[in-house]
Amino acid sequence: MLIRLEKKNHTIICRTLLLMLSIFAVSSQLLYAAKNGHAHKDLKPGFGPGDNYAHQMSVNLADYPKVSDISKRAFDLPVPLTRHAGNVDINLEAKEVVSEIARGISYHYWTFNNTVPGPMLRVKKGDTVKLSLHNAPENSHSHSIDLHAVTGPGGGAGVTEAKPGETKVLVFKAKHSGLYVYHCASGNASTHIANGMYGLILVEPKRGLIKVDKEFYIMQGELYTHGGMGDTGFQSFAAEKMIDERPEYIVFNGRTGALTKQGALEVDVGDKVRLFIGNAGVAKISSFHLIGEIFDRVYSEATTSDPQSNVQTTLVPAGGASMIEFTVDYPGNYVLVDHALTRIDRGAWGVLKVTGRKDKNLFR
Ligand SMILES: [Cu+2]
Repeated sequence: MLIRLEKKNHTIICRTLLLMLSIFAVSSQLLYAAKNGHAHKDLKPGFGPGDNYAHQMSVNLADYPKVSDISKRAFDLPVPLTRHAGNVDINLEAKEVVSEIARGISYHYWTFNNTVPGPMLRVKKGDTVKLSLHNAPENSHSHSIDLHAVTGPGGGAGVTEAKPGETKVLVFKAKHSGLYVYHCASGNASTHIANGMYGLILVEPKRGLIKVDKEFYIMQGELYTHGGMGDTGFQSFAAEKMIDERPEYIVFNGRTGALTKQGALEVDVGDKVRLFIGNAGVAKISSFHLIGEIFDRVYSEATTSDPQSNVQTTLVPAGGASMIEFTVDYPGNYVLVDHALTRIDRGAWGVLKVTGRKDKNLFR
């Protein structure tokens, strides 16, 4: 009798424990969902494009500006600074827009200032930077900015966390020279980065950088779409693919083909060229390579001292950058790639167009 009772009690205790555990598991999930908002909803199987997306995100896509070309031009960047350190004001706007990954494939991009990447920022070592981040009132989410050039909590993310319609101000001292990634860090940060909220900030050393003839601004990024590569129509963000690190598109400057045709990098034979290369990730490391060219100097991981010479391919980590310098010697079209070459099919390529005289001693 006693044994049977103990057994019964044991069973009851076990069942109670199991029940408590399942309640805990469910409440943890709910807590996660409450904290992360849409990210949890995105993970639901069957989350699809079009109206369903708008429904899930509680947004009306018609409310968002249409941007005809999301890509930041590689030649659209500030000129070298000739001034001493001082006070600098920077204004950025978090803007959610609708634009195209490729012709006929539209996407709800989240941006800084309507382009991907956002504007390249250029300051001097020792500058005191006052950065105002305005979150456009029609946006669906809070946004913020974490600049890797900042020394301080969250790189500024907490201070700048702004709800739609708010403006937040971060003041920081640019203490270390280098080329740094900035990105939105509002939860879920990887979602905000994958949707396009990233860019580069250069903190020039006091003496400046070596003088060159042309500078370009390039950032690799990934797009996780619900449909497969090449599927047309509106493509919603696919959280499950991001978690599995399976981007459908890997691109330079926001979309496929951004650095080709009118977006190509144009230089003349004899030009000294500098590339500011960043990688937003969120998952892949870039093996940056320019087919048919050797990099004279690579400032690995974008330090501003001790460059390496004669480099063929340079690694650009997710959330990192590299500075590359070379002189072009021979005319023609040179293709820049992530040398994990299957990514070319996903969009990771662009063109450096060189014009000028042919040197038969160099190449024929
Ligand atoms: Cu954001």
